[in-house]
Amino acid sequence: MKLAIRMVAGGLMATAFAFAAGTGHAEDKQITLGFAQVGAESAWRTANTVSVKQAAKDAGINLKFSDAQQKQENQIKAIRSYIAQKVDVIAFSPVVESGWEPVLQEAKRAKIPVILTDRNIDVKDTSLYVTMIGSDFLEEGRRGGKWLEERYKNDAGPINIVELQGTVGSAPANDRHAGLIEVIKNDPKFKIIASQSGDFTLAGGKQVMEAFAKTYGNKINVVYAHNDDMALGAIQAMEEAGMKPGKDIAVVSFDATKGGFEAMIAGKMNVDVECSPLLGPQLMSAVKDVVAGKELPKRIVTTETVFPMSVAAQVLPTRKY
Ligand code: GZL
Repeated sequence: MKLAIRMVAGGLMATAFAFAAGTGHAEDKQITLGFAQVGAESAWRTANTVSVKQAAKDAGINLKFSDAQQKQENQIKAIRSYIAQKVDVIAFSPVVESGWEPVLQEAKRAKIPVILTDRNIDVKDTSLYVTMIGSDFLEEGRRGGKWLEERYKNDAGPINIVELQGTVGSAPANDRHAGLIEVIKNDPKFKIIASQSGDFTLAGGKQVMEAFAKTYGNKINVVYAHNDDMALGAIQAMEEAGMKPGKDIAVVSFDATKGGFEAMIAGKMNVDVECSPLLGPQLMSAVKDVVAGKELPKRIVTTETVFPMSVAAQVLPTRKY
């Protein structure tokens, strides 16, 4: 009998210490994370999902996962269901920047911490989320613009750019555009003659580029695509229109996926600005820190680089997505 009492007392003590840490989560209880993913629109997204699922397994975290098919209402529904299930932490990649306050206030009232990954949100009250883990899309856009500046430094112009934008209202689309403008706005030889969303998909990129090729033909000097999937679709459209992507028309893209490297090796894409989807490990470490009651920086930026066509063949074997 005495042993049983001691064991119960020991257990209570351990729980008490855990609660003392202010996390309300007993140290030995498995953490449950609810993750609301954007969708499966691109190779980048697929790699991101693989990274999150594998990292949860490696971390011993119980993962509840949902795919919103790129619809905000589906992400909001998923977050509400995680609140109802009383998960320990909620994480998501916001498909667009606005419209999140109501559901995040519900999570706050339920005392469930929220972590943003990949894309940011535009909210006044930043206490609605603990931290945002992901790329600096504005810097990515600047990198694309700087590559164009260097490529055309001895060219008087005009340099006509057609832009394939990502999902309307999404942080990567807004900022990859804004970063480009920051760089080229003071150089009048660069002109964005057309800009339209291909929604980050291959089919969308192809469809938009078919229309641009018909309207502008050989007036186009540059295709600036917000991700590899749209760039690959645009390359197909250009070739079907008898154009030579990577030669007559420079192709600037983002993500640095395997498909992008293969296009650069084939001489059809000129530069790929890296945007890493491998956020799973950082996310799981942040989840554990939040549950343990540790302080986290409001912003955790992933380190990235730029891959010009000239290095693609030697770098591809080292790539993980
Ligand atoms: C960027 C990510 C974007 C990728 C696209 O972090 O949100 O969404 O650039 C993906 O490939 O669809």
